[in-house]
Amino acid sequence: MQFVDRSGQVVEERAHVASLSRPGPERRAWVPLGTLAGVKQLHLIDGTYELFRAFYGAPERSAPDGREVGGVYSLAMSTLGMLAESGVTHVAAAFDTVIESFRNDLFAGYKTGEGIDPELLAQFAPAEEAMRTLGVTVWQMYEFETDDALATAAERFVDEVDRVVIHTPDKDMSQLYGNPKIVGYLRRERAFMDGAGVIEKFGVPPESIPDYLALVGDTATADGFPGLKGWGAKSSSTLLDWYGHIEEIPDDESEWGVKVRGAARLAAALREGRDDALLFRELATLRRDVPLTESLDDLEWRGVPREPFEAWVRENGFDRLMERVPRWA
Ligand SMILES: [Mn+2]
Repeated sequence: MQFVDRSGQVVEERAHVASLSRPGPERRAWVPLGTLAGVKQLHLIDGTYELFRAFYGAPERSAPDGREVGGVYSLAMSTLGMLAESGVTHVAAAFDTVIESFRNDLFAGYKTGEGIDPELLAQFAPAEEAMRTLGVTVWQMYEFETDDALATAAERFVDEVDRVVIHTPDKDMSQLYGNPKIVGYLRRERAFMDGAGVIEKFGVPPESIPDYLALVGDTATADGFPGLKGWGAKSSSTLLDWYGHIEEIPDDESEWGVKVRGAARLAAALREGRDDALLFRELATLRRDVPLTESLDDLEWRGVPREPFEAWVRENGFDRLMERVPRWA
């Protein structure tokens, strides 16, 4: 996930809003979650993204002891709204407990926690606590990232449910949507993203998304990886649509099976940067081996545990959340 730029703006959220301002694949299937009752679904929440969205989208708010808790309040409010929808039975949320991960050891320029608003950072742990207090399983990521936990869980549990719904607008997650039972969900837009949507949006199927990101670069923030010089969305998708993966693209452009503009220049950049591109692809590839110990049954949401919730509400001055609880454990 990409988070904030130097001025403190949520970059991915902004990009997401921009992409929704024109008709796109995200708009293709507007189905409210609540109509899906009777279908067994696992809902996986990108907790870090939701916290960023909550922090930048909600007014400031102080707990009785003076701590800033605006982001946590908004996160809890929106999660309770989601839990109130019929059809929501199995839920888990993953969080980047720290921003740094194994990817920082692979590439020096990879994103770090540096530049994140301290007031937001201070709400990382309280946000995890909020989810647990609502009765939602929380996966804390240190070595791995939130995306890796969601990918691991999606593939581990997909055969046990009718559908896995991943609550995130993150384009990295698109690489999972080749399985027709795994879809993305843009909560604010109430829109789903599937494999066909990925092809429509990026011009390549889900399994080529890591290659696509590696070539184009993930430069939404200063902490992303740069991609290959001159390789843009059009040339990358054209060649990957033809070849599938970076290693299948011939060094010599005269052997290319499709025409792209500036082929000689692109081929030169590829010959020069093939190793870099493969490293960037590794950075962009979600891991499916995060050690998660839960079974699907453990992820069943059984209601909000009343006593700890009430204590947490008092401690944070969240009295209004009491009436938002759809079901007590
Ligand atoms: Mn991501």
